[in-house]
Amino acid sequence: MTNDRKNKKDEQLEIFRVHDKGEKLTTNQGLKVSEDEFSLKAGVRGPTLMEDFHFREKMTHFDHERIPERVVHARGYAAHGEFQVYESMKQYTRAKFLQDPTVKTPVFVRFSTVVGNRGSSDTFRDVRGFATKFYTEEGNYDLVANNMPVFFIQDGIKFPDIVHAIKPEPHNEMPQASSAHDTYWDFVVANQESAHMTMWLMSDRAIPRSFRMMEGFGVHTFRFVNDEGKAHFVKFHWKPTLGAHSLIWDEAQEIAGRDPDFHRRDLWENIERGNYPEYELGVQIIEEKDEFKFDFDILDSTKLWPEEDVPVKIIGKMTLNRNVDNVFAETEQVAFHPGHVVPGIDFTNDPLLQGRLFSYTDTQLIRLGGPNFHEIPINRPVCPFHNNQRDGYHRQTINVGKVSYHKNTLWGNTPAEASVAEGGFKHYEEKVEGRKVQARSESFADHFSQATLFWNSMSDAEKKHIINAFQFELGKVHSESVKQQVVDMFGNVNLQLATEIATYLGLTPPKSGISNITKTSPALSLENTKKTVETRKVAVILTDGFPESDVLFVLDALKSSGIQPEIISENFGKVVGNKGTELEVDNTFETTNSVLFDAVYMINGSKTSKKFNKDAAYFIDKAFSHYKPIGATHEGIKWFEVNHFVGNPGVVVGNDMRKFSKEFKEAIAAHRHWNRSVV
Ligand code: HDD
Repeated sequence: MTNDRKNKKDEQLEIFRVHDKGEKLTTNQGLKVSEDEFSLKAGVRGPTLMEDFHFREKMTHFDHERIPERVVHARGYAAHGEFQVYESMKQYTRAKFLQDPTVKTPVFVRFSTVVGNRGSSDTFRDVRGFATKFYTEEGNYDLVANNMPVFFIQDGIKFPDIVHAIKPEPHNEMPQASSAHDTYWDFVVANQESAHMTMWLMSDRAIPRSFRMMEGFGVHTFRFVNDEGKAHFVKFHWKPTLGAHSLIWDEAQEIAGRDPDFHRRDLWENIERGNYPEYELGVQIIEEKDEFKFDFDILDSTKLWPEEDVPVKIIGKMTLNRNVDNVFAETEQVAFHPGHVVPGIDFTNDPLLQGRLFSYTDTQLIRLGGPNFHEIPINRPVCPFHNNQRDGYHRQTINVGKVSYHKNTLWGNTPAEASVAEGGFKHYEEKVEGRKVQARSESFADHFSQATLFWNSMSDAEKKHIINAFQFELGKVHSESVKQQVVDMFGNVNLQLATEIATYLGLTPPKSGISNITKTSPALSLENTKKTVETRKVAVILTDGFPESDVLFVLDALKSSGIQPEIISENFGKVVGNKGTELEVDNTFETTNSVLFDAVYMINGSKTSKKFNKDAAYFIDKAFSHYKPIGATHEGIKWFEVNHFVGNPGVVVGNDMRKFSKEFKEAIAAHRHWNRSVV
């Protein structure tokens, strides 16, 4: 490993790494094994003997290999990296890892889908988890975020209900990884606080192009507390430096079959190639005195703080630069918890956050089999930890000595509590008064204004995608009553939206809605994200006899901008240019598909076959219909003309290679070209 990727966490993990290659096979007791092909039998055709301890150990271990998958976020993928703050945040927080711009804090990030099983596919319509563990000098800080800034419910007590409703229905365990079924939509109409989150779920945000091109949001309002004990409300954001981009639904569904590992492969491959994903950390800060200045309750997790009203201050950057060594040991066993905080970061009374503070430790107890999961290498803090907690399943620490209680005199009352000056965590002394009640504040009652704000902020293409998503999902719902209630409910978000859903489903459109919100928040639209070309994948369709000097020029031009071209042809092996240059074929029309690329460049060559032509036509046609940038030079141009592609937005043709390369790159930066006439 290069030195720049070495850090304190990596050094700690190194102690636990085992390299088996080249070693002798042993039992777990260290005994060398002389036979691993045949169990011990009474005679070559006789029964296996109980005495065969190696067989028993091997089989028993195998029989116990599985642990329960996470109750939500079961399918995930993770990477190591580091975080660096740009400037000291001392004014707001005493968190040590946010003070010194020269300090690199090791991080471990796990991305996930929420609903699907561990073995489901990456690209289903779903919320994505974005959980970061910062291994700070003051202990682990976990920012357990999602790629959407709001949530389905307002109170943690309803979490089992929303999860039961959105997971596959219990009587037949269908559908997998999808909200497109009766119980989810029944939950929505019966729990209208879910309106805003449902808008996000039906939007392009729910089908990201890549984990590397996805925003992250801490969702809740947290507190920053500084050295003087002064607090500010804070919301956390991750902003990917590549911008936030999405797939389209038809493509997402097809990828789910063609490459169920699409997102994990993308993350893994780019880290292996040195295209390290980067995310800037942003904070929105509100002064305590301004708590009631907004037309929503800042403790309500179904609300966001519009970035135009409360700007996002960018305070640092995280870079993911190392893949895991072992998915089970690291990705599967990592245990996140929003309650893992460090001095300077504290909670608020957000009732959803309060519920989470209980749930996460509890779930690790069953999932990781006992209270010592903090000792698993990936979960260990990089700073020392001392306390009087003892024993339990799988305990590894050997606490020396006879004292395991507080207070004591035998050890001078150690391990000793630390004062605030010594780095001790002190809960923020918020004044709280009230009766014990089971109720929700009236200030949480508006479920539609921000759902409308979200709708208003979408571009025309994004609105169309949202309408299509509702139509698809409700098209899968059987209950007529639930469907009609959804239409009526979303009339309160926007009448056009509800009417288009109703018309498609043959239902009655609502006559009026309650929303009169005209405000927009441009930051919510993906159209306003960063336009970048780095790491985009371009399929280059070639066959023998291709015009090599021109093609090599374009390939160089693409690569010099960080674009990743792949040669696609009929067979594996080499394609030979018109002057004898050979290019290695990366994939064939059988092993890949245009849905796995951001753009397609078609050249062909002088030696096309009937099959090549048919496969290439299928490939390019689909890219066109998915609004992707497509380009053609030489023989490829004829195809574009015959198929009436030319003249459409994002379709670049020409035989001036310099001009073509420039325009093609611009088309790639635009991501998709929605104004195209696709039938
Ligand atoms: Fe949660 C996992 C994010 C609400 C209870 N949650 C989990 C993970 C993420 C989130 C990213 C996966 C962590 C990993 O990769 O291991 N959860 C959120 C966000 C929420 C949220 C952003 C709302 C703002 N969650 C939420 C509530 C509860 C839970 C309200 C319960 C009261 N979440 C869990 C859990 C999980 C979990 C059951 C399952 C596996 C795990 O914790 O480790 O405890």
